[in-house]
Amino acid sequence: MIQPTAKIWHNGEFIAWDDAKVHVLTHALHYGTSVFEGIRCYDTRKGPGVFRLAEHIRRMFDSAKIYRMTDLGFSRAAIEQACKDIAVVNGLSSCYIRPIAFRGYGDVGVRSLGNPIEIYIACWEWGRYLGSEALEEGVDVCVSSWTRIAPNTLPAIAKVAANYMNSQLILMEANLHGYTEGIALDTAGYVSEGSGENIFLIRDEVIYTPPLGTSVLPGITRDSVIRIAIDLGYALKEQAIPREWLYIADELFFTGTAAEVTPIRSVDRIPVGAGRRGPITEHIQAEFLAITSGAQHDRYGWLSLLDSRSSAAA
Ligand code: PPE
Repeated sequence: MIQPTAKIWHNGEFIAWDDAKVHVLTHALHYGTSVFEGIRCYDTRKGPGVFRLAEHIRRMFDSAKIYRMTDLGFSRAAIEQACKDIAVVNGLSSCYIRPIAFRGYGDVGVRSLGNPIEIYIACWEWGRYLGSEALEEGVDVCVSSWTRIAPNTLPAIAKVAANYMNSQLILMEANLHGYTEGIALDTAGYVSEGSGENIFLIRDEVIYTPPLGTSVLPGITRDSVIRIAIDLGYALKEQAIPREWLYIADELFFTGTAAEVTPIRSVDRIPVGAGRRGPITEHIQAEFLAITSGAQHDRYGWLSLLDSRSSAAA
């Protein structure tokens, strides 16, 4: 269960957690009309820092633009500031921040452009997404019988609520069959992504990840890991991955804001490599965790430190 905090940001104001309610005829509830983000704030050695805040908010505005939500009523900079403020107001130094913009109450029907856009930003404490052991031990996954959303149906680049019905089919099936997560293939049968994570594969010391054309969300963690891997001197290729590569990979891992860098130790009950976290995964994971914890210098400028003097704290 989610742990409530004191406040939620709504259209520019802080309201009580319990007051952040919507009408049952809210458009998004019926038609999936919402764009959102999931962002981590880390308790770094230099104080709380939000990871790649500008990139997340840019993706949220991109998602909105794709769905013709052209005026969210706030600038990107204002939403970035609000994401920091809500963490400060709630006194959290480490949390998950969830900005969401959606078509609200007005007309009911598929026609949505006249309905008002509401923006809320909540945050809460969130631990290890795929279980506490996952980062070290790795997770057991299956290839889903569900295909990832086709490119000409729901755009995968947009992080919108509707896409997560596909994710839920993938995850429900995987969980009910005893797996922690499912990997979906794209419409051509190539590896796409997990229900809520991007995927990386390692074979003969080369790192591979599916390109954006294979119905993947352009993950911020994916991008971070690509940059870390290249800087650490690894060869990295974005290319289509056939399903059976999953079975003969040396190493596999997921990336995501929630999952961070999570090793995969088996696919369809076939052990990946030695059946535990591999050395390259460990290397990249350690570097990622060192940057997000502040143990390693933030050489990419990825952390926006919370300003305790921000307007919200006053
Ligand atoms: N693919 C999907 C489908 C996805 O939902 C995520 C994030 C990613 C890839 C990785 O993207 P990024 O977070 O920018 O590296 N999934 C969110 C899932 C959490 C949830 O259950 O909701 C997340 O990690 O925040």
